[in-house]
Amino acid sequence: MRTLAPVFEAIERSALRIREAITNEDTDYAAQSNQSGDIQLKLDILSDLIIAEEFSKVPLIKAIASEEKEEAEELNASGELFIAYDPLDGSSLIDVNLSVGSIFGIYDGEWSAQKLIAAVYVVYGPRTEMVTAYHNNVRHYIYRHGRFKELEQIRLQDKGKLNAPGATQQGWSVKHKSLIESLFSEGYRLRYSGGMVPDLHQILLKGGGLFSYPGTTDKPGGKLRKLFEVFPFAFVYELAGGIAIDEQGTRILDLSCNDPHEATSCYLGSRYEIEKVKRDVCGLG
Ligand code: AFP
Repeated sequence: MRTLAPVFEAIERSALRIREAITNEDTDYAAQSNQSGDIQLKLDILSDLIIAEEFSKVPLIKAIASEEKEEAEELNASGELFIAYDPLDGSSLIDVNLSVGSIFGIYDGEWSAQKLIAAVYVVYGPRTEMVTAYHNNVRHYIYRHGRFKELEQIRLQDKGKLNAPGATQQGWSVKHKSLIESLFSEGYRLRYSGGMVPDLHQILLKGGGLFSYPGTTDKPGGKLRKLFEVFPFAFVYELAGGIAIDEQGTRILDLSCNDPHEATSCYLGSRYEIEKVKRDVCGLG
């Protein structure tokens, strides 16, 4: 029976090295951009190197694909796992001391949502926390006294209280704007930092709600990348009892992915909120 323990251990080692870098390294921009056109921080590049180095020690890993690199890279010809990751998501928030994260999708043999077998994310905030979704469990860890200590399992309620609406409102569709305003009129609280990892983590830990990043007038296909960001979080949310769809109402994990850097609109949340998205935005049911 194959175990992913060596992969999770490599992620833990990476997390501690990245946490150190966030604390001690400067937040200057490098003189380059990534495939998605984001100007890279030196920390983006350093975090990417750290993860690639730690993954290169795991024979089970055949290939890796990073949001910070144009192409996937083969590590071990005899490996089985394909790991896609965003090494330092939300890095532009570091210079204002807000929480950021690393996101990992662990795919079995090919870059496809249907082959996703595990997802992991790390939150670098007041505390360093890790969440793993694997074998029908969403496990939550906190780094304390030199180790990642397991806390309670994470479970979404059917209805929450938090609303995390992404993207520039000026670019929202009329239907999306109406949905967001309707949730606020029901008493939902605005919880949006601009960091996907802490924003989605907060909804998971606070029982539920809705995270949305729709297609907009300037980015009709959405901003968040399927392979590195949306597929892994959709996997976590579904395992925690939630739902993840795009603005057509298609299940995120049923989507195809033709290019490693392809983006999608996305709605991730509790059942009540997603059913509301399906009615108000997708025109379903
Ligand atoms: P950066 O990595 O450029 O900071 O972008 C973070 C992010 O990719 C994701 O973490 C957020 O959910 C999203 O962008 C925020 O985008 P908006 O600022 O357009 O809402």
